[in-house]
Amino acid sequence: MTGHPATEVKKLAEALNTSVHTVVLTGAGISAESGLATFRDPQDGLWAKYRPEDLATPEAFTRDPKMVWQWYEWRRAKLRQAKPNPGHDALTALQDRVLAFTLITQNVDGLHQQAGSRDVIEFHGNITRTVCSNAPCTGKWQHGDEREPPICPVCNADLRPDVVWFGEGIPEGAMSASLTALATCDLFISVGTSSMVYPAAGMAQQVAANGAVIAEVNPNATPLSSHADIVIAQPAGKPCRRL
Ligand code: BV8
Repeated sequence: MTGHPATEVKKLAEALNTSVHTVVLTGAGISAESGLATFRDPQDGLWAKYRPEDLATPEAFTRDPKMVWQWYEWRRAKLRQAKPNPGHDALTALQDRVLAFTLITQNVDGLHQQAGSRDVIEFHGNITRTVCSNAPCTGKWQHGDEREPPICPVCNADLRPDVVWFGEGIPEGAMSASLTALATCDLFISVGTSSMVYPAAGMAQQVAANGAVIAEVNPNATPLSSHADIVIAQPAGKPCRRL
């Protein structure tokens, strides 16, 4: 049974006061109040008939690189209209108020960094960065190359967004930094994620096994909700500001 949001926020504030190492995992929900559709919200316009899960895959890119590239261009255009919201700002403020703080995000929008959060772990990459699809190649997008997708100036392969597609491994640096943080985490706060995508969704049970307090901020129930010690069933902006 979830308590009244005000009671749950108070419980989380107390947990923050005694936490030695707080780890926050965010998902698309924290950017919802910046006007960005979440990953599983129905898409609009040209892309309404597509499911993101079907487009964010290496198979889709191999099958139709131009279409997948245009989907990311459409998302980047939406992102250019968005700015951090009070939820992002609150996590930036929190970073300097707890003894040790690690922010892991599944989001690819870079809004946490825009809000001033430092050392953000981008678990699924960043949509504003473009890399060569031939992984070790370091070719970059050349200004004026308007082909879709652009061609790598070093090896002529297609360039692609620097994000983790379904079936792809988490970037080594992000994975090792996350595991290091989770090893000493005593308070884990999941904000704005449906807790459905692994391995990110496995973090909470990993730290709960070490006795960490688990909190969730999400207006909707998720597979994590019944395992959380604190559940704030509200959109992130308001409780994060109060925290
Ligand atoms: C891997 C980047 C192996 C791309 C993304 C069966 C069982 C278990 C696992 C699997 C399985 N079959 C396949 C898998 C593995 C798969 C997976 O977990 N699939 C799921 C769907 C079952 N995982 C993978 O493939 C991962 N890789 O396993 O690789 C491997 C290992 C080694 C070597 C090689 C291979 C890779 C997963 C990463 C995929 N990439 N994004 C892009 O963005 O284009 S994931 C995608 O979903 C999003 O980017 C996001 O990162 C992630 C989670 O979504 P959410 O952020 O939670 O967003 P969502 O819309 O779902 O939910 C929003 C929530 O916000 C909602 O709950 C809503 O209530 C809430 N909300 C709304 N408004 C607000 C709010 N909350 C607060 N405030 C508000 N205002």
